[in-house]
Amino acid sequence: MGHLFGLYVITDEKLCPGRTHAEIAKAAIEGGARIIQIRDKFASDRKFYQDAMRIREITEAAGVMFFINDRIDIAAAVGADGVNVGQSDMPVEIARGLLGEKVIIGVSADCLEQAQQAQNDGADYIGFGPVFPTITKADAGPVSGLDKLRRVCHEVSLPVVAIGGIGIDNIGSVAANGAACAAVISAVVCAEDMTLAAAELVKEFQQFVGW
Ligand code: 3NM
Repeated sequence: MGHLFGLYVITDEKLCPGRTHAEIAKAAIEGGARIIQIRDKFASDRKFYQDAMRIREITEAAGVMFFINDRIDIAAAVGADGVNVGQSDMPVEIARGLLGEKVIIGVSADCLEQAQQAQNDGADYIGFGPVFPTITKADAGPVSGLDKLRRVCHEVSLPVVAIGGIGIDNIGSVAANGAACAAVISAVVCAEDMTLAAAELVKEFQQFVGW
């Protein structure tokens, strides 16, 4: 788990029509993203599987980690490195039983209690947010802010992936407050130049985390 760090880009084909999951993943990796997650709430199973398979090839060639949002079956089918489950998705212990010990299971939490519960349940990382206001996820819940992020990073021993409203102006602050990763959608997917946007985010993140 030592390699869970840096820029974590989540693909979304709906935000900027015309950009495919694979194009987003490629551009993000060229810019220095360390982790890619495919997220698609609308695709058919066949399309989700095919897109995930393509990104498995791209991430494998680049040595970048690949996660699937929510879909344990697709994570297993394409040999993803991990899966991210939300509070209303499959429980961690069930996902673990299906995917095995080697697959990384991230759990989304929006408060300290959920984060601690996820840790007790056997999660490998915590996705915490929304740290800042976001319009990308309609049901994202209350904004946590940096103080709560810092508290979760302090109280939980697992790596914390900060998410929600992260962009070039605030990515340094999530790194400075203890997040292992900054997860973004719109800051890359909606950027005119996705590769450049990712590269700038990576640079800013690294500067504040102090490596
Ligand atoms: N999950 P953007 S916020 C997918 O808080 C997602 O769990 C969140 O998009 C959570 O980087 C979010 O464009 C959307 O704000 C993140």
